[in-house]
Amino acid sequence: MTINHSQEAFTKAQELIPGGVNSPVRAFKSVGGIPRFIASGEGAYLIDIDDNRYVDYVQSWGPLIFGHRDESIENAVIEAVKHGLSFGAPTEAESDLAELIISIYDSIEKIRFVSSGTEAVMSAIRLARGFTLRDDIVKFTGCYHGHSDALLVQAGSGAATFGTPSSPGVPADFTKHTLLADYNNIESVRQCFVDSPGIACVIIEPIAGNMGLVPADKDFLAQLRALCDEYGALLIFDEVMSGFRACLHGAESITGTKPDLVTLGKVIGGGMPVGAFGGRRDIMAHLSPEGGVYQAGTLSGNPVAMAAGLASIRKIKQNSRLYGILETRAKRLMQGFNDAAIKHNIGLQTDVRGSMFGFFFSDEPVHNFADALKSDTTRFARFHAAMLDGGFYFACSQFETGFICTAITDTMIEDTITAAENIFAELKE
Ligand code: KE4
Repeated sequence: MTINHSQEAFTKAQELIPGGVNSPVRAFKSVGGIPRFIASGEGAYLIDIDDNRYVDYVQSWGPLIFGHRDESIENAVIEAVKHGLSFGAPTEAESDLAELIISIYDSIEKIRFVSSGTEAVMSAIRLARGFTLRDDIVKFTGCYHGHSDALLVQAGSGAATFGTPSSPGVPADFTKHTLLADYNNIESVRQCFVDSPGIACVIIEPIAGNMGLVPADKDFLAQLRALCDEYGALLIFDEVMSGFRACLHGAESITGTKPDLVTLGKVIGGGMPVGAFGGRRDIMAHLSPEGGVYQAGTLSGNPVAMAAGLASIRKIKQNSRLYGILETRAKRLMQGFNDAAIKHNIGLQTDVRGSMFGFFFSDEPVHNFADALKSDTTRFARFHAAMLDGGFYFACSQFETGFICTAITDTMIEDTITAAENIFAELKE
């Protein structure tokens, strides 16, 4: 496989854009090698600027559940563009997508659209603070909720629950109200409520995808809900990634725990920039201009993006067998990886939730970020590079999640398994 044009493009990009990319994970830093510069997408495939084709298991980090250039989404965007790109004024498309999502998510009674998942989470947290009149929030180590200051935190020293900044440029003052708990560990959350004078909300990825795929235990979520109720804190499900990827009606429908607010993104934009946050009507009533909690955005509810999101979600809602089909393929892929790992004595942990799949090069099950960090990231990097050379495009980090889209066929799954087994044979050295 030749990648000369990507190499040249990457060299040029690094002169113009920090790291040559507009989002850090795309630089392949954790796996090594040259990021492929993409010319186009077609169904299940990415085609790079050296005309190499890859079966795409990233799908723009989740949005493209129908693959690249889905005809109905493309036609909806083209039709919307003919009426104008943006108005900065309300359109019926925003109400249509709002009505559609509200009809699907039991916990969402009202919703506000923004342009990214980061914006959705940042706004939901401000709303929770404004509603409860409390300042402190709880997040979980290993969960990622976008790059707003208060959420770029790492575990403090020792047993301290209060976080410290995980990025230069974030003042300690901006994270002093953020407490950290351990995923799937209810005692660590209880400790946060003991340590804090008042917690506004607990935010969690109920199906975590940013430490690799690590779903929260059902019982843990139920205990989390009870703890939030006991202390009067709001529970926020960050489903920017898992929303419309794990199932139709949200994590609440498969875990039995109902959040007060939900954040969404990715699939609800069909590949265009859309984020959203929504939930209980009494909470959303505090949002400007109805209430005092300010939040705004020039391109929020952009009509072209709404058209893409409407086409995507309508197509999902019309296809009742969608998640069953995608989950069957995801399970077949992970079963193939497991079989190959056993054959070649490679430690591998896998999991699936709907169209989401994850695998860790580890001998131990993964229930939280500390477990995930035990993975063999060197082995992952070798696997990633070899699969890429074989024409299979996986997430360029051990701590990400893979996705199945409708354009990925059973034959592509079998070809992927065959390629993986050949690579596992080499990995065991
Ligand atoms: P964006 O601001 O990137 O649209 O969304 C932030 C976000 C919020 N919440 C969850 C659960 C998320 O997964 C994300 C973004 N996900 C990453 C992939 N792990 C986006 C890829 C990237 O950062 O380039």
